[in-house]
Amino acid sequence: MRIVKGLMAGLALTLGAGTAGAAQWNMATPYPDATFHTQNIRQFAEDVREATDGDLTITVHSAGSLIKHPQIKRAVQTMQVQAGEVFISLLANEDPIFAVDSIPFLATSYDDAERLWEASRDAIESRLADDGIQLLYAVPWPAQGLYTSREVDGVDDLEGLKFRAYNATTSRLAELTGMVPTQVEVPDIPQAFATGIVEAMITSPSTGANSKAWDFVDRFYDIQAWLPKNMIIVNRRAFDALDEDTRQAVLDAAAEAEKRGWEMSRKEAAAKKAVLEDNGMQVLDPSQGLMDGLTDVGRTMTDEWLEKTGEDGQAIIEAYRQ
Ligand code: PCA
Repeated sequence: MRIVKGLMAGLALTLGAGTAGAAQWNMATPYPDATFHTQNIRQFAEDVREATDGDLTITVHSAGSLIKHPQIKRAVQTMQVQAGEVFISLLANEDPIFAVDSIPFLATSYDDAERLWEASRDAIESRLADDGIQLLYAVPWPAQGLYTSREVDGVDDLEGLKFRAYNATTSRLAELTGMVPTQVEVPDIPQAFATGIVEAMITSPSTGANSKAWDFVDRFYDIQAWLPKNMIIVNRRAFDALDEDTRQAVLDAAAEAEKRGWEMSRKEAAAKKAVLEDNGMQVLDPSQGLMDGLTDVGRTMTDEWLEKTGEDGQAIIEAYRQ
């Protein structure tokens, strides 16, 4: 048996050596395995492996297991890993352009989100290119809603809540509404609520359901505030080192993954709200008062973003509103 195994291993080695230029990439992602984004990425990796007959294999390291979320972009840039997934607006501290899909009430439906992506893709792509990074695709989370145990009828009711933030714009939103923000990554959400570090958050039905939000809050207000995206990025040198057929296979699989991901996201929204309800949470339509207050905050934040991004931001908003 040992000898047979040895022979097989030898054969595998020989075959491996025969496939000239076979590449292996590591890909760091921030979200847990049950997340639809992660599942979509695993399918993407599988598609690439199949299309290239194993000339390129991508090993996915999910849930921040290899690289923590705040370091993933830099890890790709410095070739610590060849590929990664990053929540686009997490990079707003590098360039405010990256916050475009996380401005409250700018784009609140899938159709709007798609148009906003079309209007902003080039700008985001060129910022990344400056850092030697190539964008492969991006997929939105379902519309963001408010999780809290407190009854919230207007913005005033948010006052003083300890709020889980995930980027600069959610921190700013907290500030503008009198909440106290603390940044917490998804894998740490249950712990942060359990220990009382936070008591409210704004995120998708997906992340709420995957974090078992019913263990720590009673209400989900379906405010549909924005649809932020994750993007899949690769180091440009790693990409250019592939032969042309392999590069094309990666681009084809990426285009497929983008399409599939948007469809998955559309289905998630309803499915995961049902999961919240099945587990005893109240899924609520927000009051007009709450929506009016939040829409005002959104307007302020759009203005602030335009101030920071200048002509570039203006051009995106104009293209989006056309
Ligand atoms: N889930 C991620 C980003 C947006 C979302 O729906 C999070 O909560 O961090």
